[in-house]
Amino acid sequence: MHTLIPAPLSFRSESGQFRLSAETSLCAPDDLRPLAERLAASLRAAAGLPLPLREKTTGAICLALTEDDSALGDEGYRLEVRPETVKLTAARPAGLFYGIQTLRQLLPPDPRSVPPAIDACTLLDVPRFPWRGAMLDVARHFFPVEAVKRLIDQMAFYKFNILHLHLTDDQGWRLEIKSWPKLAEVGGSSATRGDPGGYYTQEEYAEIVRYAAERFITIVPEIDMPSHTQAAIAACPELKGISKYSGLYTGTEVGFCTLNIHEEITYRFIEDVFGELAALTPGPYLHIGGDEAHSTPEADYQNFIARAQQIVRQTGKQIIAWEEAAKGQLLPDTIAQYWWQADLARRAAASGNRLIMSPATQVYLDIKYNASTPLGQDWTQKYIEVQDAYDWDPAAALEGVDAALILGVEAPLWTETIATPQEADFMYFPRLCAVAEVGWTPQEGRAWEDFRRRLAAHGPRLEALGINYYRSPQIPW
Ligand code: TNX
Repeated sequence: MHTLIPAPLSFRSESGQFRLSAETSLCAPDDLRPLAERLAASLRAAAGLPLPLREKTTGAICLALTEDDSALGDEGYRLEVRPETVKLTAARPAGLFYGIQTLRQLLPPDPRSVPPAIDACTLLDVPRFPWRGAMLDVARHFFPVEAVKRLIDQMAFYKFNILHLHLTDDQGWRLEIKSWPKLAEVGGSSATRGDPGGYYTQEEYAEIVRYAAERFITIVPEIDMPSHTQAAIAACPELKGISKYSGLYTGTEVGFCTLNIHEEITYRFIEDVFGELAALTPGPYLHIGGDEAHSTPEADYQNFIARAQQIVRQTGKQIIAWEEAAKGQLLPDTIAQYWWQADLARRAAASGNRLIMSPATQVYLDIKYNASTPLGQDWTQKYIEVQDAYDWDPAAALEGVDAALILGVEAPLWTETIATPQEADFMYFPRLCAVAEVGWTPQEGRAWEDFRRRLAAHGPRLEALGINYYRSPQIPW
């Protein structure tokens, strides 16, 4: 029985083992060289062996792209582990990348303690959903580039393909905008509890995007509007934003401020900010927020969302917004992100808009595991143990919504109470492993009892990756 997470679409044990040694090589056609080099590097680290890239095919792990295997889609792969060779094939590079993650998980957690070997097997593996995401709120607390890269590595190991960065909020503005320099200089200086602020220069943001892309992860940047904008309002008084507070904000209330819907400068601001953001972001999506606009009158909110979509759509990117945006008219290709108000998410679906599923009762990873979790929040009035994050179906969670509109799943980590990568680890893991399987594995291929067993086997892997995970009593570690 394998211990892969996420569980593959299909897996068959075969007889024998492929033993790795100092003689084992990797083989790949020339046109795959740069990718093969990177995959080789991650396998070398996992196997503790030199694994040189060579032409020969026996005693080797061979990578190949095939043109005529339509079952594989953009992200699927086939893996055949036999005593003499390992064959990994995919239709697209992303599939090879995921196959390599599987190989890493088939190797022992610490290859230095045993001669590394992989039990022979045959896999066909294709993800259920195209959207397998995590979100990090870098606005309530700032996380430097190195911390984001570390999260990207953790996500890649579990076959995630989307990292949504919540870049702005009341407590901080985290991206340099050259046409509005005070946003980052002033708005970036604060954080929740008066903790240190910070922001990404455009070069640093581009570096995150590049690092993620090498791991087949798309960065989805969010600039939250019209509320959650205190940092911008405080940094740029010319915006004439409306707020209960003046100056930078370090508390944790929500919905107390709004951009000024009736000032033209607001729309120049949006054009400038999203223009620069689009130019920095090769991925197809920009997130405009839209949540908890409690200080924006309803009619104003609807007008704002309509106009903001028009402006952002000009960049050529596809728009994502939290479910509240469905109070107004969504553009046909706007994607709604469901988190709390099912009626609004249903409204979006009823008008044919696609949905990302982030139900706060299942995958808000800032919610406590139980009453004694030292970090996190409990406003949902329901704790989220590992089983809660695992035992649900994104396609069935909103009754009456056509499953074809469900793009996939995304697990947010809001960081009002979370300030360091170690604290983030503790809230993400092991629940992020559960979310990985919710997003990748077909519903009929998932079962909690089997997942518990496999997750227990990941304890040493999480430790080897230096992840500070929660030792849930639900898991037989
Ligand atoms: C709700 S989710 C929020 C965030 C908070 C989070 C805390 C959403 C779109 N808004 O502003 O950080 O709850 O759990």
